[in-house]
Amino acid sequence: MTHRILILGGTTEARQLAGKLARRTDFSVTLSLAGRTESPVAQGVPLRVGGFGGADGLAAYLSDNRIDLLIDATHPYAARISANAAEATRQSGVPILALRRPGWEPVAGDRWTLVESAAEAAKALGEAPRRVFLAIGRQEADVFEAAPRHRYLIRSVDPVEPKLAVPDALYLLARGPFPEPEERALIERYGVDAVVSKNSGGEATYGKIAAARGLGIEVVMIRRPPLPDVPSAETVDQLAARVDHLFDPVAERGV
Ligand code: 3Y8
Ligand code: NAP
Repeated sequence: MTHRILILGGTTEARQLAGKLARRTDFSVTLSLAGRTESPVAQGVPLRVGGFGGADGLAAYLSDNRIDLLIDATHPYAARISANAAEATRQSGVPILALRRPGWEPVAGDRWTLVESAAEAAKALGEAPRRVFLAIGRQEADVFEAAPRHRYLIRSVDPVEPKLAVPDALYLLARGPFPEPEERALIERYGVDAVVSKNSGGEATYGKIAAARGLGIEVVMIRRPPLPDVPSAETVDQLAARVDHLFDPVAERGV
């Protein structure tokens, strides 16, 4: 009996989970990306790229492709797709499991300013000109045009087009993970005095947070959006165990 699993991905953990589940010969795993980046890294399992056309489109995909389990392993800030996944599985009756990466918690030495949105982050930078490292990607960078007094270092996977209408911005193209030593060198080289970040959780981009702490500089941290309440696990291993339990309840009892 083959179990057909669709993983909504776009994160480190989604790729790791896909690789882990694909090892079971009775699982047929497909990973889904939105198609946000020009050339995504290889995901190691069959890939489908592009939107589904809202929750209804996703529900139809689940039925048409006889999906037995939907796993939402998207990024904590990908709130729309997570809402669609919860709605589509409610509509279609297909089981859902979500991988919910815990957020980072501030530790001694962290200088975090918590804000609700990128727009609020722009305000939180204050009146005095700053040297700001924008590490929130391309989709929301333009809200910082409201604060043209600062000097920006903007990192994204693909180029920010059009460029920001601010007098002083430097663009960096890079795809994580980003280790702490390189993040510290980058922050020092550009004399950064404020980092704007999402609370992504996980290891891949914590380097900039630890580097900022080490250098005693401020982090303007954008709070996570609310996500739907569906069955979830915090790590790849825990989620994989729940998948096994779902399909092999007998094996679970070790009989
Ligand atoms: C298209 C797939 C893997 C996945 C790697 C993770 C780690 C590196 C950290 C910084 C922060 C940021 C951004 C980031 C991280 C991982 C992970 C993660 C942050 C790729 C990828 C896709 C995307 C989409 C992209 C967004 C952007 C966000 C850059 C691939 C590389 C800033 C989020 O239109 C756009 O340019 C959209 C870009 C959504 C946020 C934004 O709003 O701009 N991720 N990132 C996925 C798809 O098409 O479905 O290209 O290979 C995946 C990864 N990005 O396999 O190891 O697991 O989180 N991605 C944030 O956290 O702030 C970088 O620079 O410090
Ligand atoms: P989003 O705002 O939650 O979703 C917007 C729309 O994009 C969705 O309604 C859906 O289109 C499509 N979509 C999103 N993720 C998809 C997926 N995995 N497979 C198929 N369609 C998808 O999403 P986002 O924040 O732009 O993130 C897009 C992708 O980048 C996700 O895979 C996410 O995991 C990854 N990512 C995002 C961030 C971030 O900071 N947001 C960081 C790292 C990685 P339809 O409505 O047409 O179905």
